[in-house]
Amino acid sequence: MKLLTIAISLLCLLPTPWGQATSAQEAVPRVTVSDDTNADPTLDSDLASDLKRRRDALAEKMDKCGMVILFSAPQRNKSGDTDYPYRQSSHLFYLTGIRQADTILLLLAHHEKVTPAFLFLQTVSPEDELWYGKHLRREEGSRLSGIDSIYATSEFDKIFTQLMRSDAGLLDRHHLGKHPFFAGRRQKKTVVYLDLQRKADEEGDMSREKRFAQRFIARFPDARSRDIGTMLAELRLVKSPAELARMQKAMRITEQALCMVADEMQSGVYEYEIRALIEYVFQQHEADWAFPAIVASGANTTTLHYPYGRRRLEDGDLLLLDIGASYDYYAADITRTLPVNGTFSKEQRDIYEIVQAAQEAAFATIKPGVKFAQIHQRAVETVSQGLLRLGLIDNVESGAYNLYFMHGTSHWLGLDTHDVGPHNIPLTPGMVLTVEPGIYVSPDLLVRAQQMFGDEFAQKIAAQVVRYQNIGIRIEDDVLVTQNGCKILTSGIPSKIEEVEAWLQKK
Ligand SMILES: [Mn+2]
Repeated sequence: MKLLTIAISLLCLLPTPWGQATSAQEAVPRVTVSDDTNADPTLDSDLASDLKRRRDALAEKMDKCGMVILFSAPQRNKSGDTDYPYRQSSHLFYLTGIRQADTILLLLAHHEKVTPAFLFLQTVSPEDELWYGKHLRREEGSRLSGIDSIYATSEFDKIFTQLMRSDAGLLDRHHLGKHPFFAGRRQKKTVVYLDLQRKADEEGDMSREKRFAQRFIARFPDARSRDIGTMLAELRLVKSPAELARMQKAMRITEQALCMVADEMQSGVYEYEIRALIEYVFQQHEADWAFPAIVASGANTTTLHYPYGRRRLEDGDLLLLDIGASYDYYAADITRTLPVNGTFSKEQRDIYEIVQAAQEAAFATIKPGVKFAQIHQRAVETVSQGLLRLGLIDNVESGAYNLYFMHGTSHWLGLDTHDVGPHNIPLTPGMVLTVEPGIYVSPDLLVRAQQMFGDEFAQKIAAQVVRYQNIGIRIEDDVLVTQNGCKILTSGIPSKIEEVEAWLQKK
């Protein structure tokens, strides 16, 4: 309770890491975005024009005899009659801007400057609206998505069947008579694109897309199904200005949460109290969390995805915070590892310097044309040399660095925290990725060292491993690829040792 009171008073005057106090309103740049509820959602015109451009881009790439069908994410049950808050599937949101459950998008290939699109929306009875609030009307769905042909979700099977049977009435109504899809029907060349990469809701189950594919192929054996996930993922890689504005707002909110933690962090505070502060700042700015916050202290810092924690912070601890707000569906992802008492110990400093140097080396590699593997390679080289210097490995060739740094350096960032898209493609301006090297001297490190590299190696490093044991450090920033290099989007929070200590000691 004490923490919350302090939190509220602090929010009126949040200190920024560079010293001067700024009001919360100023610190978070204003971006006007739509309301995230069902009640009369409105959409920025910038995002609306993005939607049409995205559908056109997808419809240009697909087979002329193809049809895309995207289903919304299911409503997920938490327990009993309580569901989790609804989150639209990122692919469907990317193409329609619709946040509502029970939505379907059907697209045909781009033809004569038009991408024929059908949007199916849930219809709700007045009684249901009394309980669950307003749902989108046809006109609202049309205005939000920029799609003119709106139907009820219950009509989807009928419309799909009419399209597959080249129903003359429907083709006339939508001026589709000359569309190549229907010539393709006659030539038995029809392809139905589905997000076949979507995970099933339960293990062993089939996704809705796979079940749908089985059903329609039984009815229309001359048609084939094909995955659209990869094509969509590639489109999502390069961010538009409207997307970047949302991501940057999510980053500013995440930075504010880190500022709040820096102010409240002291021995005696529990990990869950720190998490509560983070979520408070997120929600205070109308944001959600993009992923459950990782708040890890002491030895917990060596667990990469440390779950909900209830350890009490102690003097001399490190606190690893891997957190990200999601603003209007767009994610941020930042990690800082901070000394609870404001000063790094000699051992913490030794490890921190290596991780920081690895991050710098990775930043210096990033420019158009480079691939993830090259960025990671530079980080690994720097980490390996550092570990060798500290006697934590005995040579840089063996791959023993992997005992300490066992994850990748980068992932894509966007609508999803681990955003979709292949990792083996050259960087292009407009892509956003994370850079997050780490070193973790976990309690079981010597056991793993012995299993993987033998007794002699384990004995050689034992004394140094004990010295650095339970130190886990990761530094993560979000980076935009530019024409000549990259721009670090999350440099608002200090990450260099001297700056971190100066920041923490000022509080
Ligand atoms: Mn990350």
